[in-house]
Amino acid sequence: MSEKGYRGIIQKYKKLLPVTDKTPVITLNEGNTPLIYAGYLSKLAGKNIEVYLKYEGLNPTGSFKDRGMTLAISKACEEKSTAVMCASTGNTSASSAAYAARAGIKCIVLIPSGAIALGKLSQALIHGAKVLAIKGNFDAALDLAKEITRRYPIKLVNSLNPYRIEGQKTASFEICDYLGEAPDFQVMPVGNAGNITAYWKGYKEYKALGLSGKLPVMLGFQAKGAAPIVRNKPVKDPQTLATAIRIGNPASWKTAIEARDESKGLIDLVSDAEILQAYKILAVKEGVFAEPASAASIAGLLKLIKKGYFKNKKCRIACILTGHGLKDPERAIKSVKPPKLIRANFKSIIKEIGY
Ligand code: AN7
Repeated sequence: MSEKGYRGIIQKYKKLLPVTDKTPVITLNEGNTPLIYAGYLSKLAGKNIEVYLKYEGLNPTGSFKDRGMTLAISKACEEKSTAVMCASTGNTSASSAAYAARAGIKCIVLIPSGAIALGKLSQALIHGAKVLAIKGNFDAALDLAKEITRRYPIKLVNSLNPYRIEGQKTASFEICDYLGEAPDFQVMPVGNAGNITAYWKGYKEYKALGLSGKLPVMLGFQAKGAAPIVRNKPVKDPQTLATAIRIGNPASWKTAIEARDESKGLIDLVSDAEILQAYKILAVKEGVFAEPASAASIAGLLKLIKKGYFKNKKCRIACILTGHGLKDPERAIKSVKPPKLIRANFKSIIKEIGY
C-alpha cells in the first residue's frame, strides 16, 4: 500500500496514541474534518469574535465516534478479540458496526427500542452487526453491555473503553493544528460525556507538549429533559428530540465535571425548542447540516451570546458538530414545510418562483 496521503488518525497522531508498530490499524481514513468559519454566527457573536464549526459529521460513518472507534477496534484486534459490543443511542452502533465489519470481527449492539434515528439504525444493520433493540433506555442498555462484557469474552467499545477516549482526543489536536493554538472557548453537546473528556485530555496534552500556548474554556450543553450533570443527579426517564444525547446517567460524569472546572467553563442546558431553532439556523444561515444533538452546541452558543457571556471579548470559539444531519432525516422533514406539488409546466413554475 502507498505510504503517501492521509490514512486516518492513528497514522497521523501515532506518537500521541497508545499504539506500536505491531498494532493492526483498522481505519476508514477518519478524522481530518474541516473547521469551517461561521460568518453568520461570528457576526451575531460580536465584533472581535470568530466562530468556527468542527464538522465531525464528515467522518466516514457520519459522526465523531469514528475517531475513537478506529483505535478501539484496532486495539481489540491487537488483543485478539473476535467480538465487540456496545450500547448506543445510534452513532456508536453505526461506527462500531462499520469498523468491526472492516476488521472482520463480530459486533453486537444494544439500542433503546424506537429511540434511535433512522440513518443510524440503517448503518448498524447494513454493516451486518447483531442489532438488539431492548425495551428500555440507553442507560439500561449500557448497564447490560457492561455486565455481559464483564462475563463473556466480548470487548466493550463504549467510551468506558479508554481507547475510545484516546482516539477521540485527536479532534482537539486538529483544531490546534488548524488555528495554531487552542481556541479560547469550545462549545459542545454532552451526552454520555466521553467526548468532552476526550477533548479536554487532548488540549492538555497539546499544551504540555508546547503545541498550544493555551487551553480553551469548555462549555458543554445537555438537553433540558436529559440534563443529569446540570441538575447534579441522574435522570430516570430522560427525554429529548436530540435522541443521541438522551442519556440520564453519563458514564464519564466525573471527568466531564473535571473538564468543566479545570477550564473554568460550564455545563448548562438547552431546551428542545432552542435545539430546533439552532438546527435550522445552522442549515439556513451557514449551509451546514448537523443532527439535532450537534445543534445543541449552537443552541448553547446562542444562549451564551444572548446572556452577554462573550461581551467585549476578542476571541475564537470552536463549536463541535458531532454528527451529520442526514443521520436523522425524519427530524429534518418534520421541521420544514413539505415541497409544494405543482403541474409539470413552464408557467406554473415561473408563477411559483415569482419572476
Ligand atoms: C451526535 O452513540 O452516546 O457526550 O451511543 O451521537 O461523548 O456521549 C452518542 C453521543 C453528541 C454525545 N452528539 O457525546 C451513542 C452516543 C452526537 C452523539 C453525543 C453523541 P458524548
